[in-house]
Amino acid sequence: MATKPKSSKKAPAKASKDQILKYYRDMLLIRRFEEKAGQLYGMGKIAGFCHLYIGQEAVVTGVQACLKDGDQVITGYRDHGHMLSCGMDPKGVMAELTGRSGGLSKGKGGSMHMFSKEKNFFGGHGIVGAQVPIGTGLGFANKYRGNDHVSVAYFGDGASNQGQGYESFNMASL
Ligand SMILES: Cc1ncc(C[n+]2csc(CCOP(=O)(O)OP(=O)(O)O)c2C)c(N)n1
Repeated sequence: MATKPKSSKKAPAKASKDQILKYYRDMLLIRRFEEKAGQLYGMGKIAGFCHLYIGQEAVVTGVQACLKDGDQVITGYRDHGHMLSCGMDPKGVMAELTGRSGGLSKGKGGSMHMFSKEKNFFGGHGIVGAQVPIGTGLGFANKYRGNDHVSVAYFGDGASNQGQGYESFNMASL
């Protein structure tokens, strides 16, 4: 007689009230920041591209909550929310969007090109899918160094047919 499968129901994740409030504030910061960026873009104060992260706040906040100091993050061009979530200075991000020398890339990178060595944020990439092999390289560096860090590479469904993504998955599985 077949044995009854064990329940796959997992215990609910535990988070304190303070942690949950922090996640809410983190999400709200992204939402309000992006609303303002969208407004400034409409007013012609932001040059070039400006891809907003509105509606995806919970994705980055939830993943970030699982990371530890020293883990790396990399994403595509829809990156403002990721930078805020990594703890990069919102004023530095906004200054970059508006092309100021006080911006995180001295006003020369714009919306899609900001990085932070300190926060282990590796960009900010305008080429769809390009972040996947770089993220794989970051993961390989962790393995090579024997640390227990993880590298998180975000990509959208539009990037999922890029050959370099499949090359990366192959190499990672090897
Ligand atoms: C290699 C490459 N091809 C095409 C483009 C033009 N392009 C910019 S955004 C985009 C759609 C990407 O969709 P997805 O990865 O799902 O991200 P989303 O905008 O939905 O967050 C494309 C094709 C590009 N930037 N890079």
